[in-house]
Amino acid sequence: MNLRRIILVELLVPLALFIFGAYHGVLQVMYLSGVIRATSVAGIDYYQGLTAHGVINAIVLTTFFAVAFGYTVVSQQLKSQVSIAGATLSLVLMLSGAVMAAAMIFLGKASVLYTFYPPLMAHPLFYAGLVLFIVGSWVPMYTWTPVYLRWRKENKGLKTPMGVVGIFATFIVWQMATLPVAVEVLVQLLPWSLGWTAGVNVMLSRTLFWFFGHPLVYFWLLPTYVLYYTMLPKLAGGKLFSDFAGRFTFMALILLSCPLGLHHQFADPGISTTSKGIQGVLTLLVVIPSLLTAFTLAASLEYAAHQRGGKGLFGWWNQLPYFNPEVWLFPYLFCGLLIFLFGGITGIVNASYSMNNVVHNTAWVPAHFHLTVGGPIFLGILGGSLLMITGLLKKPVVSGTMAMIVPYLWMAGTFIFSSGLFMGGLRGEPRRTNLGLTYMNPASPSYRSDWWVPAHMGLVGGCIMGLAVLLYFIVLIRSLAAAPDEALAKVPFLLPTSEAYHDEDVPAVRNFAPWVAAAVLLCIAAYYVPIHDIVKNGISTAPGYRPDSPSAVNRTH
Ligand code: HAS
Repeated sequence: MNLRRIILVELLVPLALFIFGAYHGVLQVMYLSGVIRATSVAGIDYYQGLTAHGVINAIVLTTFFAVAFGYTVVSQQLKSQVSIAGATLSLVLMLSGAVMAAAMIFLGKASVLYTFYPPLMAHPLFYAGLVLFIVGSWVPMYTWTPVYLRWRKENKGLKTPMGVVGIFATFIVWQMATLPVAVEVLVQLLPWSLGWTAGVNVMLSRTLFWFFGHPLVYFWLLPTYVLYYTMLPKLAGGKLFSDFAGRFTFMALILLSCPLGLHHQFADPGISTTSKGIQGVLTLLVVIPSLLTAFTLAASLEYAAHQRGGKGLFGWWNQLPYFNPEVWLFPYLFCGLLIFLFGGITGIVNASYSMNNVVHNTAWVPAHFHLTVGGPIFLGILGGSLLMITGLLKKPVVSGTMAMIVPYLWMAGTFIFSSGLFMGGLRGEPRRTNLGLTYMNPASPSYRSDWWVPAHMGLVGGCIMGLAVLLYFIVLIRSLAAAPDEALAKVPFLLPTSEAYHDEDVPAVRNFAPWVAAAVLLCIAAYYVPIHDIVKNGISTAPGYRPDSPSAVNRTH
């Protein structure tokens, strides 16, 4: 296989799986609004479908995209061959892992949600699949590193291309994040699910999971930031306002992504309030690179609009290519930014220790994350995948207009969906609950009429999001079926790359090493005490459970 084929498989296979992920998104809003009042549909039960929705959309699709995009950026921007053996090994491991985990979910043996918290227990093959998938995703960075070092030797004095900085930042964060989850899976969950240990320390497991789970969200975000910093200004018709801002953002996210997972555990026992407070402050610090990104991209868009003839303080807004089918990728990135404004603000609410008590484990939380991972990241993946698939196959995008409508429709759906969930969350509507059986069923004594409007806003928004996905697949399938374009076939496929307006050269953001070293030290400082406390307190271990039974699992699978 050549690299082009490997990248195509890495983009197309998860998109095919995503059809089920999206279908179960629509089913979710039906369960939540009481349109479905059952425990299962078509043989797939609520928690099984929710697990597939989370694992496929948030782990499989995002990670494959990061790897495929990483290969494209590194090989194009460093103008070098990458190791095909390494790329093939990574693909085989990731595919086998994804197939194993998906098979266990579809067989109903891994309804543990994407967070796979114990005491919910999955089949050992689910955990083994996760291990293969993660190990496969480690391989690319180690095959890119010699290529990068060679490039630096041959191009002394030149700045590393911005896209390459962003991709390395992505995979450095991934490497740091996945070590604690590897310990969780290999030392705790896999032996426990094999019946080799009687129970699992749930608090340790949750802490190791969130040590991974929060940097995971920045691992999702970083490739999208690469799209924003390297492509958006060019698509808008301008330049990146500040080269330094992009490089600083990537380095700051290496430093700050990992040591703050405890903000997902503000309500957990066994961890001191001091540790939670420290990580709460670090969470507010990690907002800074995103605020810097907001100002830099807004300035870049304003500059582009002025280049296109925009005038005055507000008049320039009209000049951006919002509805130009030729630049169909622009709205994928622009709508993502608009959505992220609200995802970011609600993240700051979550991070505030006291306000978190009001929203934790309510529908507010999925509302927040559909405005982050379900907003900028998802639209970046859809747009970026369409760009790379058609570019590598030398096919035209059929049709640019329909492709352009998708992000607007998705944004409208996401805003309606999330507003409903925010509203419901503030009224106490729980997350991860099949509301149709009780709270949204007028025949039930638990019926909550005050959740009707929010839950139905979720339904309307979710169906619009489903429609956007349908349109996207129509564009993708029609483009795949189209004949290759002769003009495209004559030129190599290259990602659009923006120039910098202010091309500052700041030595502090030229080298990864000090940022990685500082990040490792900060992680040790932030996690030593909470992990020490959890282990020292000797919390008793728990047997395994399934979501449909109050009895412990018999571990003979
Ligand atoms: Fe979060 C829970 C805090 C960002 C994802 N988050 C979650 C969960 C997920 C998730 C999946 O502190 C649920 C996990 C679970 O299943 O339990 N989050 C934050 C904070 C940020 C944040 C402070 N989250 C993200 C991102 C995610 C993501 C990014 C995915 C990729 N989150 C939390 C907390 C919880 C949480 C608590 C736990 C809640 C609980 O109790 O369970 C920040 O990083 C956000 C910073 C972002 C900004 C926005 C910048 C805006 C930009 C757009 C600019 C627009 C422009 C357009 C330029 C400050 C960049 C202008 C247009 C012109 C024309 C000018």
